[in-house]
Amino acid sequence: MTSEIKIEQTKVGQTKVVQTIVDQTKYDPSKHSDVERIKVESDYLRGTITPSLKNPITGSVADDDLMLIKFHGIYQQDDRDLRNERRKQKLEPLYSFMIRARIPGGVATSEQYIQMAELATKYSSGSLRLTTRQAYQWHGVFKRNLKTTIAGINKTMLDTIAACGDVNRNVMSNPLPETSKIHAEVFEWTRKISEHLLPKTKAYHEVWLDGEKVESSEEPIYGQTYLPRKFKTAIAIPPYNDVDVFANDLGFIAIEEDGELVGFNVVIGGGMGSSHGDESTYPRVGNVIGFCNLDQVLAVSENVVKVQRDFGNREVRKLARLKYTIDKLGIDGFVQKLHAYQGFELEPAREYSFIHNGDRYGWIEDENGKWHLTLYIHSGRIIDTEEQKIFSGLLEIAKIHKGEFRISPNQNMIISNVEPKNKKKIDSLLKQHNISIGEVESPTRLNSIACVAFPTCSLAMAEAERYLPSFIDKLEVLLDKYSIKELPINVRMTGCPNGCGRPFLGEIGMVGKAPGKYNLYLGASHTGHRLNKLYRENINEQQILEELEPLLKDYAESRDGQERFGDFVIRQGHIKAVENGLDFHS
Ligand code: SRM
Ligand code: SF4
Repeated sequence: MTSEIKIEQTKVGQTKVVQTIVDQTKYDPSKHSDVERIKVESDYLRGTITPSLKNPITGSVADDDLMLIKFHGIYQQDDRDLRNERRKQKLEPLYSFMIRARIPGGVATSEQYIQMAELATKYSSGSLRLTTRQAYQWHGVFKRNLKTTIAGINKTMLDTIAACGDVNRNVMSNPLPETSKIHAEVFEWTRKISEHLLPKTKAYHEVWLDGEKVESSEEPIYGQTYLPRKFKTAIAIPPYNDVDVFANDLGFIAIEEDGELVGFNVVIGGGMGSSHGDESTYPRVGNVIGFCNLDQVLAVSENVVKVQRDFGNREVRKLARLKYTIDKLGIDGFVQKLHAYQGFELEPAREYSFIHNGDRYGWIEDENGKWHLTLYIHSGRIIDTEEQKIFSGLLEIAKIHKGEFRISPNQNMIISNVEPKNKKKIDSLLKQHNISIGEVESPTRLNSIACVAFPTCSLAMAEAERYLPSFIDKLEVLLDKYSIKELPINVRMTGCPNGCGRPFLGEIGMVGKAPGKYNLYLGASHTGHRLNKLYRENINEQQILEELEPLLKDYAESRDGQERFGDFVIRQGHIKAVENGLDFHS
């Protein structure tokens, strides 16, 4: 694999690759993080996963395998609600596994949905979790059931490889096809990019599907050390930015001319993750660096990955995402390398505009007369409760629905391509199971996201999914008091600053600091192109509501027409605008 590339300007102003120096991706134990060693020693992601699964002494896997199973779409977890009690009883933590299926664009057929739900009933906690990247998760799968569950997922013609790990992950795309032709084409690109960037190792088949052992594997794009860190790709179709394209390492914005998809604007360097108190880490919105036509999409995707592979930081993992590589090289420096790697230059970016980054609820009809229904699913948790039977209801719908189930990038579910004759039946099943299509919730609730956090996430510092509903109840009281309950405000809450609910793109962002305490961020745009900024630190619910009340009152009294809350707090001088990550802490 080549790595350090020197670029010279030719007389005609073109760039040219003139020298190949060292391979920076080669593992160097004196410098590189231990995860690099694990990757190198793993024989292309095999490690000791198979013996780990067979070890009956513990519910866990071996230390190095903890990292490797992520590439296979699996995280080891333990129920944090039970941790102390088990410690007191001198028991090992109650280990179980979260499995994430990689589903490009979040699209599954009814049959696939039924089988996934059956696996949830048999082997996991009896629920499915829709993620902010259009994937399904099963929580609480015990080690003894891992292989059967993964094999079951593969039987549905879906898989879990590269759902996590230092590779390109689930590729997202806008899920709601009002204009079916463009959506269908974009969805095909979602699949092609996902396929193109998939690891080629046979380890997955060997470990989980009892595939034949292959002596060596090759990774033509990634090489033996894969990427320095996770890598995420999304495609947006204007005017909707529901995929939050600017939060991705690599984004594409579909450009349509005269009803035809002609190519994509390319966006690089988005990301949300940061650490409290460490200013070398920051969220960042991606830069639009140009336009590529359809013949160039795969080359652009591959070469952004390759530049990151070769120039990303392999020493300090928290500084290893593409956004830091770009800020280290400078955007122009990065783009120059990209052009040299791919052998062509991008054209200037084309015009586009976004109107919001949320979902559109309820029924819509597409240009072919098919119907699509977006349902509100709180934090993407498909579960039966006393009030709502979402798990059973969706399963019943899947039995009569011949179209697809599409996950929205905001953790909601779209029942897609419904025949007109089935519309009524679906409505009545929803009623029977008390499932909302978003008609009773306030627009702010419908525009809220919370990450998983407690009890399964090992990195959570505060509650998110379990707490958001009661917080929104209280926020709604304030919105009602100032007669602004009908206005949508994006609220994003996470249990820590890793940013899984994209909290730094929330008009109101709450990021967990400690149990019951959050940092409050304000001022992101309603379209997902501007980050928010820290407004108050480490405050509890009462303090948050006290901080928000005067701002909401001011918004009710002084907003300019349809002005959004995020824009308003900036115009009124309540908070400074953050145009990019490097300004986030200033
Ligand atoms: Fe995430 C780690 C859940 C989307 C940034 N994320 C985790 C882990 C696996 C915790 C861990 O490492 O042990 C969480 C598992 C919790 C659980 O019990 O399920 C977790 N992330 C999620 C999901 C399920 C949140 C959700 O409520 O939907 C999302 C799954 C997406 C998927 O299908 O692939 C999820 N995570 C995101 C996003 C949003 C996005 O991609 O649009 C981000 C911010 C964007 C980004 O990557 O910059 C995100 N997750 C992280 C990070 C910080 C990465 C960084 O650059 O620093 C971590 C921690 C890490 O990687 O070390 C993390
Ligand atoms: Fe866990 Fe933090 Fe991600 Fe929430 S943001 S799921 S608490 S890692």
